[in-house]
Amino acid sequence: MVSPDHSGHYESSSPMAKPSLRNKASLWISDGILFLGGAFIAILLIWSLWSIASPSPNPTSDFLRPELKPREKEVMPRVINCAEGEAHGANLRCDSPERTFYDSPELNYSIGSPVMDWDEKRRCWLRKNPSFAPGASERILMLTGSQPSACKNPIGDHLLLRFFKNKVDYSRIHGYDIFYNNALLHPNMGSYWAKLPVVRAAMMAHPEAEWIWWVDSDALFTDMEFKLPLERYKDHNLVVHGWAHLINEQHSWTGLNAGVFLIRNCQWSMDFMETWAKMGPQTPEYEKWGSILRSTFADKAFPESDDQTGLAYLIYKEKEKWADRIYLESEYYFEGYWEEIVRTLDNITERYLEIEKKDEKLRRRHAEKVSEQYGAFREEHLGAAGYGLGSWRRPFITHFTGCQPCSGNHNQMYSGESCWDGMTKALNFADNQVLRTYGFMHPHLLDPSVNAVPFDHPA
Ligand SMILES: [Mn+2]
Repeated sequence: MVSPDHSGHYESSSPMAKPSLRNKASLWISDGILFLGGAFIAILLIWSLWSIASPSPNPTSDFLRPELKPREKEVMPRVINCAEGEAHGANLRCDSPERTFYDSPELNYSIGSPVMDWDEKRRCWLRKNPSFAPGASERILMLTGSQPSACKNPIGDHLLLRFFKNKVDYSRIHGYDIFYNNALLHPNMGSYWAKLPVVRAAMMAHPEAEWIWWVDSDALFTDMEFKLPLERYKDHNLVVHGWAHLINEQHSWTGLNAGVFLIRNCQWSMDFMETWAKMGPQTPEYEKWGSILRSTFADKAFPESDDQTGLAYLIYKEKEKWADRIYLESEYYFEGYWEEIVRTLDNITERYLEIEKKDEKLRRRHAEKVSEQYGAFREEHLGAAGYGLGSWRRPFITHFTGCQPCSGNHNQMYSGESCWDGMTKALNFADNQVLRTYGFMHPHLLDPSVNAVPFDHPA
């Protein structure tokens, strides 16, 4: 069922709102919390009045209110008011004592046990945990993972660690939560099917998140500043890198890539995941789906039903049911093919250096926490860079499809060397964007060593 409500918005409700179903104990507890909260606010008030009254109560107060020297003031852009900020008031120590979907005996985190009324259940949870409501309509949880056992490739686990570090870096810079899973959540859904049960479980574990963003273990962020244009996806529930004509007219199984996708945490997605998973190896229909998919997508390389061709099939064959809520993103590298990307990285490095030479505020040293500000500054210079193939913009996500860092197997189209060197290059390219905030950089993209970033005097 395509639900017209994609649960994009949540009404904010007062934490004081009196719920109808409360037992005496919970009433007492929450009233107790209210009393303690009131007492705490009173103490805060007294404390703040006292600190205003005393000229210098402790040596840290000067540290909290630094005086800007004239030169530093010049570098500060005038249009930005840093006093206005996002609210970071999520209360991690409080779960509403009232019943939510978590208290239902029917609660099930597994694929194959459909959830009903998920939009209402999520909305209800947010009403009862209102500290999570601000920002809920844009909140993203990143998911990734790998197999439960050690990698066969001797450098496989090291590569996976670096790919994961890259995702942690990106998530930290943009304030996203991230979950790495390396347990097989459904015993019969292995390899490329394994992510579906993880996404399903994460949707239920994170009712505060509007979007679940799956990023394969062999994909990495090569632009640490670029942010998903969420506004563009406001009427859609699933975003994948793909091209409608390649799926619908050329019937190509590579008309999209299922290694990176953004899925809205809503009932539509619950229903879609159930339908998608019905083509998987845990069903008696698995073989049948293998032959249906192969006869529909003639270029499919292997006989087994796979998640990517399954997704292409649903877009092509069940268009009315699903396609209007699926956004095929092709404007930028939502994920991009590593072979066409890796060779452009040196040129991109040069172009970005030229921009920084021209714009002093891009060279200003800053705290990592405010990195998004510098991404916005840089964007002013990237208008002519373009996106995707042929562009000199940093590619957003580089995907090492066909390389398999963990198993060490790789498509015979490439040599192992080009796979591993390509990964090292892309990982160091990304790492340089992170490390410079810590004062260091890799001078060469194939070399693990680092240099201190030279001190750049403001002009
Ligand atoms: Mn992949």
